[in-house]
Amino acid sequence: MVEKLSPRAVDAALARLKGWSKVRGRSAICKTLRFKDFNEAFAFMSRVALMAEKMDHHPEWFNVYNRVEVTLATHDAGGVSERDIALARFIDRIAGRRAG
Ligand code: HBI
Repeated sequence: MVEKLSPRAVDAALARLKGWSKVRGRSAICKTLRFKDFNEAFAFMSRVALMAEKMDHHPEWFNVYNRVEVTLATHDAGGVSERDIALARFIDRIAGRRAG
């Protein structure tokens, strides 16, 4: 069973990620990414979806045209765990310079 990280551990992890913040009122982290257009946003989502299946760890997200809002939390742990940090790291790595 995966463990929920302490608030301090979440802060420490956030310091090493790019543009992620804590969600107010719950243990979760979020980031908004913007792409050139819908095609790029959806390509990004497809890559994340494949990784999410591989990890058996899935994002909460919302897409409008070129914008993707991603929220990560581990539902089984009731908050942010190392799995969210690992998925966030993957997202930062594949999002490239254009998305921020
Ligand atoms: N995704 N974000 C997230 N959190 C979970 O706890 C989770 C998941 N995907 C699959 C999953 N858990 C499975 O272990 C089952 O609980 C469905």
